[in-house]
Amino acid sequence: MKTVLILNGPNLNLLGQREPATYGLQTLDDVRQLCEHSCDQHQLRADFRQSNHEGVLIDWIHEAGAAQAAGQVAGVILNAGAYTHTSIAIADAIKGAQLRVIELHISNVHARESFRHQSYISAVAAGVMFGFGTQGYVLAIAAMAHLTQCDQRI
Ligand code: CA2
Repeated sequence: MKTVLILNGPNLNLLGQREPATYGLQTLDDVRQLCEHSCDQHQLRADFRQSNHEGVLIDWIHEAGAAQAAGQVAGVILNAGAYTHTSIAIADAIKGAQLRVIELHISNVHARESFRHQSYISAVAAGVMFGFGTQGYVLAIAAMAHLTQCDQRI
């Protein structure tokens, strides 16, 4: 059974505690449970993490790249939070690790401030999911399961 890493960046530990109009009422622990349930349904294992630190996210991306090459990891669902809009280092890590990433945002970033329209991650992502609230994690897991099944048919 392959693992899907679900990586969450800065401030996402505050989910459900503030800004419910933008991010909803579910906590990060609710989202973790949602992802575990969803991965079960696709015969995948969820490894759900959050960090407020760019370097920690980069270390996890490198680790995931090695595990993907070893056939243990299907890919990463990455909500890099505000690092999405600023971090060339995270984009370089994804590219360097040759990692399959689905970029994810809870909110519709294109309906928000213009600085949220820029993503360094989109160019190195297999696909992007945004604007579906926390349900986007479930949709991204289904997309990852689909990509993994396509690999196995080749
Ligand atoms: O919509 C998303 O998922 C974002 O990645 C969330 C980031 C934001 O910087 C991106 O532009 C879009 C912010 C995460 C902060 O999450 C909070 C949740 C509740 C209360 C405060 C912050």
